[in-house]
Amino acid sequence: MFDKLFNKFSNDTKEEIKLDENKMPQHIAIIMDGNGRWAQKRDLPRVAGHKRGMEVVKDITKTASGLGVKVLTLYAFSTENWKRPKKEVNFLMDLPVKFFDTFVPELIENNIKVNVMGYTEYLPEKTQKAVNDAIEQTKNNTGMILNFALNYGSRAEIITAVKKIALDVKNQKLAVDEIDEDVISKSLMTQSVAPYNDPELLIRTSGEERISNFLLWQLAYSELVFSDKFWPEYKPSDLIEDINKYQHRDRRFGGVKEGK
Ligand code: V07
Repeated sequence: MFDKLFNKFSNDTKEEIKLDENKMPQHIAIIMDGNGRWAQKRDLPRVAGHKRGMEVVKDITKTASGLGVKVLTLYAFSTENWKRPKKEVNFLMDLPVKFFDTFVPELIENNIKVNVMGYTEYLPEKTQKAVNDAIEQTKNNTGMILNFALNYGSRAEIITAVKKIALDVKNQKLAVDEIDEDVISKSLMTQSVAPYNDPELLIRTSGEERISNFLLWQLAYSELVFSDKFWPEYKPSDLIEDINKYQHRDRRFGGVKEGK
């Protein structure tokens, strides 16, 4: 199964990478950076990069699903992205519509379920409708969860969680002493992909080495892999390469390995 999959995508690799099936990250998160720069380098408008980036989302989604990943979280639009030119924001708000018009049948074929986390109530009506339709049409799928972070920001997420916990204390549903990692984890937006709340692997494309307000709590012990590729040129073989890097990291969670 793995070999077949690999061969399917290996036409763009130089050397063959063997992934360890027993060390697959169950939850991968990706910051899909470099769309605008990819386009500008080619004298194209920035939105051409976003459009191409959406096609890459489709490819990488199918690859991750084929590899047995349980949750793929993609940072599509941050709470800061509203500062971009109005034309660009409008174009971005149309992408979920275009995405679902062309991709829902393939999501169903591949048993992939769509989830969205973020402050979606502030998105244009048509965007909300596209998102809700896709969630509805894939709700019975039992395979990988394709989790879009849309109008998401991690500090905002933490503020919302703190307010909710404070209210529970005020209403005597929760004692202050009961507040622990589990209570906080369950109050964050990633509770919608439980039990895979925390990604084991974060990938950021385009050479930037920052977290940029993405999953601040959830990334506490994640492996971070930074790829120099711009998102529109990110290939299934790049994902395999980055998972391979993850598989060669020594994960200790603050402890040490026994016998060392
Ligand atoms: C967006 C394409 C990928 C590169 C990064 C920015 C541009 C897919 C979606 C999407 C989001 C929610 C959803 C279905 C599809 C998307 C935005 C931007 C705002 F339910 N790609 N993509 N949304 N880009």
